Amino acid sequence: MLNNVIAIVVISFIIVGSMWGIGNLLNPPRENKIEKSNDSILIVAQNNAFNETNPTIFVKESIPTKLIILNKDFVKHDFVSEGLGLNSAYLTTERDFVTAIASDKTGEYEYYCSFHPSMKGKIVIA
Ligand SMILES: [Cu+2]
Repeated sequence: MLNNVIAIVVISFIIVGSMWGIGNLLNPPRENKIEKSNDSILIVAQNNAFNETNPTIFVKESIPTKLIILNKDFVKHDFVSEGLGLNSAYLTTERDFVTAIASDKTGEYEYYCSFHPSMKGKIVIA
């Protein structure tokens, strides 16, 4: 009887352990995916700036470019570009928003955070 109970407990541990392992393989932590990706643009909102300097983002015309907005700040931010029809809605800490910049028109477009007037920059499509 006691052996049966021990066997059940051991088997339960093995099943739960392997399910946890399989789950990790299928869904690696979100941040790893971002760092591995090299064909996309990662914009991190932190210390009330996008990528520290609100850089100009350069994108080629007619080539969709993946854009990831990640909020690493303690306050909420969003990412808006009206000219390109982008709007992340507000992101709380550690939230991200994945979209694409895609335009067949060259030009300069503004991007900004609607909560913080100093968080703004340009997207150049050329
Ligand atoms: Cu902001």
